[in-house]
Amino acid sequence: MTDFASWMRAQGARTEAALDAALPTTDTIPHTLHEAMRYAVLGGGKRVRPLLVHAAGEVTGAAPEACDAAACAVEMIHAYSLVHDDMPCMDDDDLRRGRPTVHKAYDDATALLVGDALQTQAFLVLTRAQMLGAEARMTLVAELAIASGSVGMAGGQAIDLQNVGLAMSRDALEGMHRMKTGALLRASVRMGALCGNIDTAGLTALDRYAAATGLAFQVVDDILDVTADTATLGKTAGKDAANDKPTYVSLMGLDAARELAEQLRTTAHEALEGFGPRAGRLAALADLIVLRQN
Ligand code: GRG
Repeated sequence: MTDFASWMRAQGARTEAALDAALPTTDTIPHTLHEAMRYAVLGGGKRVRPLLVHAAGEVTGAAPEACDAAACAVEMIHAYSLVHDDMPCMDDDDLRRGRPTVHKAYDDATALLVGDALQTQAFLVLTRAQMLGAEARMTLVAELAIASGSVGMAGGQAIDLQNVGLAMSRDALEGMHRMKTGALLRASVRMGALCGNIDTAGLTALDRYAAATGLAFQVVDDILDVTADTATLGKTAGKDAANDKPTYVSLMGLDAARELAEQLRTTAHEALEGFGPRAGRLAALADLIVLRQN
């Protein structure tokens, strides 16, 4: 088995190529919309969700080729959510992935349409996943729709916007994050696993891993917003406090938030115990998510 760093590089290159191929070219009319879609998706990012898809696929014996469509689809949904989240009607941010946000590089209307079109493109990619049978494609479409819609990411964003400036209980904060960021990270794991063969008990164990890792991702995001600088993050640091947003750091303090992230990492590792070495990449990704600096 190749070491984790080499695997990350290879999967990263694989995902870039697959995304490039899955997006309309800039020659396609309307040129500016397609250029902006490519700007939003191909402009960097850690590609955590595609990595989770491929790592979960390794657990269930799915070939990387079988996971490409799911990897592209989750990243397109993620990119759309960032484009819309950065708009003036939401978080109103100028910087993303170290570059001007889409509405700054283009305009608000283009940013809105970029998000809309990336969302539909994600589902199109899944319907065309040639390596998978019709039933598997339908399952993936449903997984992604539930995770990104009103009971998942979009619903979590709505709760987030409703709570600006308000105090939230830890349960309420956790519920919001499970929807806003956790649902798509969980879907990445489930969709990767569903590209291969897995039984219900296995999927339940992966769900436990994904729930812990997804929440850890958000706790670390809250920590980095306070501890990292804008250049390292590639997005504006200190936004949560500036926007008066309830976070794990504001709720429990920095040390307790760090401790919580570590506890969640342990829970994620424990959930993988039954899979043996096949789950090595997923375990390493939980480490990466908790120990990351941006
Ligand atoms: C607009 C429907 C809609 C939803 C937006 C996920 C989200 C919901 C908004 C993003 C706001 C945000 C910064 C959330 C914190 C966690 C998060 C998703 C961070 C960005 O994800 P990374 O770190 O980004 O994976 P890269 O750029 O590396 O892909």
